Amino acid sequence: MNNPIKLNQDNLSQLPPDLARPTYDRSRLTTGIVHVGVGGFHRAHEAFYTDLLLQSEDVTQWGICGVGLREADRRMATILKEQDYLYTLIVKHPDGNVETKVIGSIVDFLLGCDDPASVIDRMADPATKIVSLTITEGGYNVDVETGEFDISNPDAQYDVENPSTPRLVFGYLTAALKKRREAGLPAFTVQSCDNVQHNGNLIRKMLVAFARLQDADLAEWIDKEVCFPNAMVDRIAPVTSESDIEYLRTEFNLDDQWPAVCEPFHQWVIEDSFCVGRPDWQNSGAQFVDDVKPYEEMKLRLLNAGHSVLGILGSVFGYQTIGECVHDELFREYLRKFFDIEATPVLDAVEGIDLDAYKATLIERFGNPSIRDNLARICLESSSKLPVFLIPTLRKNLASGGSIRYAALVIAAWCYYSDKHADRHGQPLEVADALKDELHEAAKATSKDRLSFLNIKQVFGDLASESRFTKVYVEMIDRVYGTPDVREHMQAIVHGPITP
Ligand code: CS2
Repeated sequence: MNNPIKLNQDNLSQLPPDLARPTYDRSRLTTGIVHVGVGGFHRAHEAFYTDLLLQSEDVTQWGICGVGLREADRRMATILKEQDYLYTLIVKHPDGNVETKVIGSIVDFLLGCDDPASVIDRMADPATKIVSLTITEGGYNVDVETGEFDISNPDAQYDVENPSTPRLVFGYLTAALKKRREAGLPAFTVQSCDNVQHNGNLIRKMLVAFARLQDADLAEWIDKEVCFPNAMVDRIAPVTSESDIEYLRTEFNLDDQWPAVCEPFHQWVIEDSFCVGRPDWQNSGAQFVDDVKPYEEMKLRLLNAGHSVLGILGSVFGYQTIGECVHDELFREYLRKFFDIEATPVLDAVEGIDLDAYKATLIERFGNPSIRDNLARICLESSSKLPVFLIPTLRKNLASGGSIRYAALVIAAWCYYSDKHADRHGQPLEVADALKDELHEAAKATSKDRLSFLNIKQVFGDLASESRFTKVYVEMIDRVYGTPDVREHMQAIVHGPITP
């Protein structure tokens, strides 16, 4: 085989004709969007929608400048720079069909931990109209017990004292907004693209709380001037694997060091609140609505919660991927019943959406045989996911007298997982979680106190004092520690004898 063609701007014209690529003039793009957190999801979602727009309309002001804040982002920074910020999006259809497109909407990348001033300056630049974020559920720095900004976080404390060399996104945004205000520039829009409910309201609350610790007057200006649209984002983007890189090599003779991978489905529902303009993303398929609440709740409590249900139970059982789980009839039934019996009854109706069809589609999407969505990705940072995805449903059912056993088994299995760091066969399970040690300690103490795992207040709040829950939970703990073959307990929940 010929030497593979390295992906970069100069080589675009040499790519095989069946590989789609940007045909717009990237050199004319200015960066109207600064995006913090460039991983697989951003590259399969916002950057994809923006690329579609740049491809179809003559606009030049909406190029994206990617930003990584941490050392862990260095590899992405290096690879994107070497590739002139180009990457291939590999879209895998359930029938085995694969669509590939080189995406050109990212045109720059800055690494905050190397040069914080460059990031602050870029955000403060008059060309920047939107700072968008995928900082993960944990990145919002919420104290789950109080719902307020968690000032006990040492990085947050550092940022309050060191405004020019921040570590967290709040420090960056505050420093950049301060510069804009001093320069008499309008504020930019802060657009969250994370899986949290009312993600715009939440980032507003956390950012204003942080800014207040530095400068109360500035905090007030931010609260008044910055727009924080809420949005629901959706596209399953599994971790890129070596075989995806290899696929591009064999299929297109292309050397792309970090393609992004995703399913064909994509959805973006956004509240139309932008202080200094926005791209016409509706022309590339996004929906602008007045109130995003029903959409986000539906997605978080069904799709994301469904992922966590399968992720945790499947990991302990010894499965590797979401696909493997939904191809097991009992897992699929458990998931569908969790959706129907626990999640749906406490969801608000979504106008124009048929929830039954939505749930059926989710199961189909999860079962896409071309997507290897590893349970390790799903279980990553569970301590910030479950309080958003699963625990709200559990709480609502506690309040309404609804069923709680499907969720209770998941939490008991998560305790086992956190305790043993192994599946039912003793095979090690990786734990990547900011609370890894706390989870491990609390779970280990289960042998002495069966409720000990629930003592992690940042995750469970006061669930340990809900007697209806603890009764079911203890039963699940006894079962899972009796035998970690969770399938047996799932069977008992779905087909009896465990009721209600
Ligand atoms: C997943 C999400 O992180 C998770 O646990 O549920 O990444 C999910 O794949 C996306 O939200 C899909 O839109």
